[in-house]
Amino acid sequence: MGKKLAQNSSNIKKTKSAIRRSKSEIRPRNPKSEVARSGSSTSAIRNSQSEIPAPNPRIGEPLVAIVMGSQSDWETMRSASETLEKFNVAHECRVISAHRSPALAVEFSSSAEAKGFEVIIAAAGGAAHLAGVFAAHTTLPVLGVPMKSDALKGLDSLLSTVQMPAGIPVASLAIGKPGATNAALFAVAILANSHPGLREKLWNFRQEQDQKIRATELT
Ligand code: AIR
Repeated sequence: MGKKLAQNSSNIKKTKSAIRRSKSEIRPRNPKSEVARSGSSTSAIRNSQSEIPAPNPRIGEPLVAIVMGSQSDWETMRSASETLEKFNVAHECRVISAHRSPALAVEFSSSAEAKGFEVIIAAAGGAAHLAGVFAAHTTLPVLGVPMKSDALKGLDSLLSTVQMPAGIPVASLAIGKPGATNAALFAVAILANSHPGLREKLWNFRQEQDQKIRATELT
């Protein structure tokens, strides 16, 4: 009995190391890592006239995809992009609508992992199904950002994003800009598990924030 248990646990260990090996074979770590990917090469390349966030040229490898239901969401979601830029995390910004371009939503979400993305940030307003549709087609973590809507101030977006049925999770952030910024910080926290340089940056960011509060004087 004891021998069998010992054998089982050694088999489990072997399997685990095989999984780790196969992962690193499939996804060799890019030596340029988190910095690899970003800075000016990242994020939204803006169409100078219409400010539509266009897809990045693939310089480096974007780790985060920021998708949003409409160009009208960009003003808010810019905060997510700018936050990732502060951490030098390469990312790609796209307009994809679960309703107006459903095939593109399926196509992009289904191929996201194979393209090297590690986190998806999905923002939409009103009947905000984008994050849920993405989560249904990938096992990557999907962070949903509910956009403020005219009719219901974003409550509709929040409920559409957060009320996922058991089995397909979406991590839902706050409505609007705070949610956009926090989605990026959450993405950095997730990436920090496998990109140690980011953990330090995140820690420094928290300390700076703390120092600012401590130094605040009311006049
Ligand atoms: N939307 C677009 N396709 C599906 C949804 N839910 C959302 C956008 C935007 C809102 O509809 O994410 O927040 C209004 O879009 P528009 O283009 O009319 O400004």
